[in-house]
Amino acid sequence: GKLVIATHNAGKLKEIAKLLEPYGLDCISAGSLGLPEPPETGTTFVENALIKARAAAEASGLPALADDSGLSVAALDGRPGVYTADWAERQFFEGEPGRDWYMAMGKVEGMLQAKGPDVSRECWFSCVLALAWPDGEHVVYEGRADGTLTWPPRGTMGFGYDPVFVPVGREQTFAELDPEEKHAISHRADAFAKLKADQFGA
Ligand code: ITT
Repeated sequence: GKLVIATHNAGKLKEIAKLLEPYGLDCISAGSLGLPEPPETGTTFVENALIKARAAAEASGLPALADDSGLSVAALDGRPGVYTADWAERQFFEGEPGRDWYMAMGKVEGMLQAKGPDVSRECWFSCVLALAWPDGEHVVYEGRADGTLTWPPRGTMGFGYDPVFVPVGREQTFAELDPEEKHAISHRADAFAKLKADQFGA
C-alpha cells in the first residue's frame, strides 16, 4: 500500500525509507506531494508527531507516518528536546532562513561549558513515530538512544546533531558510524522496532 512520509527533513526521510525497505510499501514524501508543513505547536514529541501525521493523512487521504525527534541534555534539564530543530534556525542568529547545525551544536556545547568543567555530558536522542489514517485512527511509538556529547563535532555521515553524539558503548559519533551501524542502535531504529512488531508482526 501507499504511505506518506510526513517529513521535510531529507536526513530523516533517507533513514525512514531505509528502515521501511523490507516491507514493500510505496513510500511518498510529503515534499513530493507538496503538502504544507503544519506549525509544530505541541510541547511534547508525541504531540508534534501526531500534528504532522494527522495533517498529512487528512491532506493526502492516505496513511501517513511522521517522526518527531530531538536531543536532550541531562545537565540542561532536557533541553533542547522538542526545540532541537528550532535551535538551528538561522533567523534567530542571522535573520536568514534555513538551519545551521554547526551553530546549533555550538550553542548546546556553550551552554554545557558554562556549567563548569565537571558537568555531566550525558544526553539522549528521542524519536516518536506517529502513524495516522485518514479516518482519524492513529498510533505512536517511542524510541530512545543514550549517549554523551562530545566536542568538537566529528564525522560526515548522518544528519543534524550526529557529529556530537557518542552512543553508549561506542567511541565513534553517530556521524562516524556507517548508516547500518547507526540503524542498529538509534532512537529511530528503537521506535521502528516497536512499530514493526505492532504493525507488521515482525
Ligand atoms: P520534520 O518536522 O519535517 O520531520 P524537522 O527536522 O523539523 O523535520 P523535528 O522537528 O522532529 O524535525 O526536529 C528534530 C531535530 O532533531 C532534527 O532536525 C535533527 O536536528 C535532530 N535529530 C533528530 N534525529 C536525529 C538523528 O538521528 N541524528 C541527528 N540529529 C537528529
